[in-house]
Amino acid sequence: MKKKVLAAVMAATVLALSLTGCGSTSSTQSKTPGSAAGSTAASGSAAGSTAASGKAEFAMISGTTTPDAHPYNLGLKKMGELVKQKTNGAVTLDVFGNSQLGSERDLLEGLQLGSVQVTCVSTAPLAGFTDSFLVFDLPFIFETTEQARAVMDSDVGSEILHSVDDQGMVGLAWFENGFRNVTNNKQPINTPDDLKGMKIRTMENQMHMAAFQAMGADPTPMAMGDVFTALQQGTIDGEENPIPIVNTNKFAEVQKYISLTGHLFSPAPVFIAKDYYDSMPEDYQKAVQEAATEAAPYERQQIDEQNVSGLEDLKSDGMQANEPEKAPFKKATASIYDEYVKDGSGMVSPDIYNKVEEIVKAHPVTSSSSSADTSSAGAATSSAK
Ligand code: EAX
Repeated sequence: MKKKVLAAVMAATVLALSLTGCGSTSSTQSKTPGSAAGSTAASGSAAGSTAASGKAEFAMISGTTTPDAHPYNLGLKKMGELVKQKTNGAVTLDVFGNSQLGSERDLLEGLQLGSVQVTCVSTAPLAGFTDSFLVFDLPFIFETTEQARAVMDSDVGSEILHSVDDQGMVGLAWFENGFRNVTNNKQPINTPDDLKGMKIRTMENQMHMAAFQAMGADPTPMAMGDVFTALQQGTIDGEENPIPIVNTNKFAEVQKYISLTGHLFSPAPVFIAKDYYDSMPEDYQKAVQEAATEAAPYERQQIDEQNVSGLEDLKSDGMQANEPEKAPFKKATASIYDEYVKDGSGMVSPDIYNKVEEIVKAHPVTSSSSSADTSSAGAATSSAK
């Protein structure tokens, strides 16, 4: 079904592209990748409004792997409202969640192929495209959301976000997914030992797999759209994700334990396809950029709120939550730093790593930053105790 939608979108795009190939290249002409794909995809269920797409000069579609209620989609919807306002309806953005347009890898490739105009993804699957985001795949690099946000909003954060132009993607803003936690069906995870032999789904990222291996688990990479069924059928014992993902995907129906390990923090870049963006007049480009920038704090606020309310929901849906000491997990995964922070392909650039560490050190964990930090894994448990 998902594959069919994607195939239809791509077929429409190819057709539209071949038609414009013989037509004019006027900049006022509706950009066919967006409008063609938009009208095809509009038969699916968009989380955003499709009302203006018919008239829009640039009717963009965005895809994510998350349920409609997840902050990615709420943030993209907000971005769509803002860009529509700023351009009097000339630029619109429809939002297709739930992996309707494919996995995160499909969506990134979709930007390159022109079948999707906008996406918001975790940084982990970008490992297949560039090394610049790998610093975020180091376990326990951040202890607080404040540190992670300081890095995303810094010069090095912006350098990373804008490092994929040559891959056909323009970074617009840093949304976020948040601190990741382990869920499973066997037992609460209090120490790395408790993960021994457990089949844990990870994202398709070598460093994440290496970290879970180092903790004794059996990491199983898989696209997000397949996880619920795999948990339900018991082909995996668990998975790891931020609370808002676990809750909006209703994993409580198929998982008994959530352990607030906070082992990784997932930032979530918003990208627009470069060819498409380049084809827009400058004032529309500016409106798109501003809309994304303005939607980011809103998206992050949704993450903060859902980190707290989501845990309450999971518990009332029968999940058991615990918050383990982080030190043994840090120790178990320390080897990842030795293995991956070095020059070379597939490695974390020492230069980027040092810049990130400097920012982290400038934002030390204080009693107020940890207790007031409503979006860190830690605060989410303490508020739920
Ligand atoms: O980016 O695949 C994942 O586990 C991600 O956290 C999710 O798709 C959102």
